[in-house]
Amino acid sequence: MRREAGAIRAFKIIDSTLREGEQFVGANFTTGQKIDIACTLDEFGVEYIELTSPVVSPGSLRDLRVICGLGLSATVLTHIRCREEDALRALEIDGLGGVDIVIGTSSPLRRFSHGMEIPEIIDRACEVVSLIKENRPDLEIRFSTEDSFRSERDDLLRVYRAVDRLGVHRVGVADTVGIATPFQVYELVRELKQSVRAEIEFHGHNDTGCAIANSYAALLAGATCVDTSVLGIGERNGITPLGGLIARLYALDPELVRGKYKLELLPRLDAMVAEIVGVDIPFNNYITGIAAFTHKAGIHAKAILNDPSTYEVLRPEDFGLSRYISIAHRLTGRNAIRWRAEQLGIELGEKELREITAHIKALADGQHLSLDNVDAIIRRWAGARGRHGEGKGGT
Ligand code: HCA
Ligand code: CU
Repeated sequence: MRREAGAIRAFKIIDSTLREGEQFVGANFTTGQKIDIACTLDEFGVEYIELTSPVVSPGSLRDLRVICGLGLSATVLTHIRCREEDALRALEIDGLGGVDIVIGTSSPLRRFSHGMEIPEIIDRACEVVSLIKENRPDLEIRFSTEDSFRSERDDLLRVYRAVDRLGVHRVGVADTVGIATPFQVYELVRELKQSVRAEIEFHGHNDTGCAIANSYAALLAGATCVDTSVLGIGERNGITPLGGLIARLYALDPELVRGKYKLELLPRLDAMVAEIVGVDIPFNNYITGIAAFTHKAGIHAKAILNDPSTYEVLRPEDFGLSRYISIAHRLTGRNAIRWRAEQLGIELGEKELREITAHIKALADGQHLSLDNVDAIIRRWAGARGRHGEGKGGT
């Protein structure tokens, strides 16, 4: 584990909520919303913020200019097709930190998207990269192959080597259709690492639920940049979620992310983007889902009350959150009931505790109980004891 953490210490997050995330069906950000999202991401501490291409619409151009003018600590990137006219438009923008260029290399995309063969792609790539380098040597350049995992390995390496020779800062591997497995990602990034000097970036879609694991595999193999979006929003069911990547890295070693990012801002980011795009935060979301730190079974509750690390690899406090112990159900246990009684300022003897717990379990078999019901039972039991010595309170 420690070796793994060492291998990925120098990673950076490229948050693409304002580019890939704009491709989510519910997203239609206003300028103000883009500013809010960009500022909160910046405060959180992501290293890069990627925005939609300026050629998409007049509003996209205007918003890119606005975000570039905010003076954020994060480097602002824009994502363009591998075309001179797109690059020229990006070159005009003051405050821009870099350009992310992408072109499809898989045979489905070559045939049905742009119709170019690999030699033509390489020529075009070199023209566009050179154009940017000559006019704006200050800009970081990232060159990515769309649909990398359905592309021929030799084709990919030819393209990457050509742009690497021109001195791009990063080459990007994109699992555009979410088809890759962690082993495949690991293997491709490893090979690429031996073939180019540039840093390696990974962009992974989540169609088959592998986006976080694939991003992690990319980092282990030597990639240094991972694309994320808040809540994972993007085309179809999206990409690596920012919070999910943070959870994965924290679980490896909290020091990989604690201090580097303001983790307590994650709930605000997730809630803000969920509201803007009109969805709820999923109940099982990493870190910020309502069930993420909720413990239920009596055995779990007992251990958690003794020491939270028994069933938690992430400390909710580090994210400005708290754990919740659910006690009003048939799986409850004595320790959880004792803990609740203590919160109510009531001390229960062992016998009482056993009786109350048995009573709650039996009751929960037949009806849905709320915490209020449980509290009432504990209070009544304790009240009855006050009146008659140790005794039963009933329901
Ligand atoms: C798309 C393009 C892209 C680009 C990724 C990248 C993808 O919207 O299809 O620039 O690395 O998934 O391939 O998001
Ligand atoms: Cu994508």
